[in-house]
Amino acid sequence: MTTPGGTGLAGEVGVIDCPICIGQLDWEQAPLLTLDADGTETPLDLRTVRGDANRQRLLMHAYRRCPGNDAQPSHLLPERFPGLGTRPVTIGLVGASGTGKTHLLAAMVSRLHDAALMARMGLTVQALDLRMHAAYLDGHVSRFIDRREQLPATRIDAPVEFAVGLVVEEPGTGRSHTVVIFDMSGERLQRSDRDLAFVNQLSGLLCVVDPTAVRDLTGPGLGGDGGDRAFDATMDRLRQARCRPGAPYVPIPAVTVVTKADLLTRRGYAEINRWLPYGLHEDLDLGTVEEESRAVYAFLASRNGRRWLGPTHECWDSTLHLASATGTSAVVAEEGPRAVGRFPKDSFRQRRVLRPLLTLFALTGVLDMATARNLGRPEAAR
Ligand SMILES: Nc1nc2c(ncn2[C@@H]2O[C@H](COP(=O)(O)OP(=O)(O)OP(=O)(O)O)[C@@H](O)[C@H]2O)c(=O)[nH]1
Ligand SMILES: [Mg+2]
Ligand SMILES: [Zn+2]
Repeated sequence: MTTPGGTGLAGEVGVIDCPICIGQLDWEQAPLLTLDADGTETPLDLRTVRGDANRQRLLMHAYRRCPGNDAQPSHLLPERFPGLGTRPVTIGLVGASGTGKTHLLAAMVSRLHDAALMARMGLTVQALDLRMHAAYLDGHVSRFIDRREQLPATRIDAPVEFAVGLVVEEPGTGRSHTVVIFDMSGERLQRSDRDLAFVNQLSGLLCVVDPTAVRDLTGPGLGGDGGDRAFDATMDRLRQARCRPGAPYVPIPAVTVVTKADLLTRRGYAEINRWLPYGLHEDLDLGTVEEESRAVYAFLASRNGRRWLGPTHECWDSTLHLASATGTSAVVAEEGPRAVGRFPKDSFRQRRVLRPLLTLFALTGVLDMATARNLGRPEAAR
């Protein structure tokens, strides 16, 4: 028998939509627990904890247990998930296996932790919970950014959970949002499994296009023109879950990123030259996103990439971007008993990775900017 967790620091939350199993969860009635370093669960009864500072400290490590359903085993949600007074924003990375979703996300998160860069955008970014975030920083960001290691493909049988949980605050307006980002294996996204119900409730899509999959883009004879089955399956799910028959748009934003843009440089693509990853600094001027979107749209549409434009056509708001998460391809070498893929030091760099994520923040209301008002919305729908 489990005991309900009761009211946390943020006051009464009530019933929320679980972002993982999309069931309804009565927050105060859900068991509250803390996790030790080794994963041992200890029930937490807030009535026995004295002092706000003590409660605050414990709640950074506290979780509610959602019972799940017949498609999804029970799972934990950080105590802070619903407690900021704004609706949590859930983002899904979409794209076939090998498109570069996991490297792109790690590059984005490393940039989000650059406090000076975030200050330029008037944002502060914190971990939603310390334990899961430390594991992500160690297993993905440090390994990739500091040690230049190629990250493995995401396990197809990994539990459905978000890879990254953040609290994004605009000190200027005092508004805070919970943002959680899912990064599932591309092969899994193509299936119709019921345990991927989280897709139905996403607040925004980060669709990743691999230019090596598009015919002739990165070299003669490479790629094809069939599009991306993870895009197609995701749009099918969303149309069924979120649209009335005949509705013209899926009512969420889609930011499409052509990643691995280092492979598109010096190929004479004049229409996207301005947006290729040459510059030294992050381009954070969201006022030019419309221009970049038009150029990348024209690029894909006229060079065998039309089939990758499904989310752009079907989602309510959409923008398109170019980015490079690694700057270069990995070289595999024997290091002791194992073969490790490592990115060569001289060409390893992250370029234009933050701009698509900030755009999605603007389109989902996390970032309240004047430029967000009409960003990417089809003219007829404004
Ligand atoms: N040249 C280049 N290669 C990249 C870039 N980003 C990722 N890659 C390579 O692309 C491959 C696949 O990247 P992942 O991030 O694992 O792809 P994924 O979409 O997460 O794949 P799944 O987890 O299987 O769905 C890796 O071998 C990376 O080295 C980039 O910006 N440039
Ligand atoms: Mg992956
Ligand atoms: Zn749940």
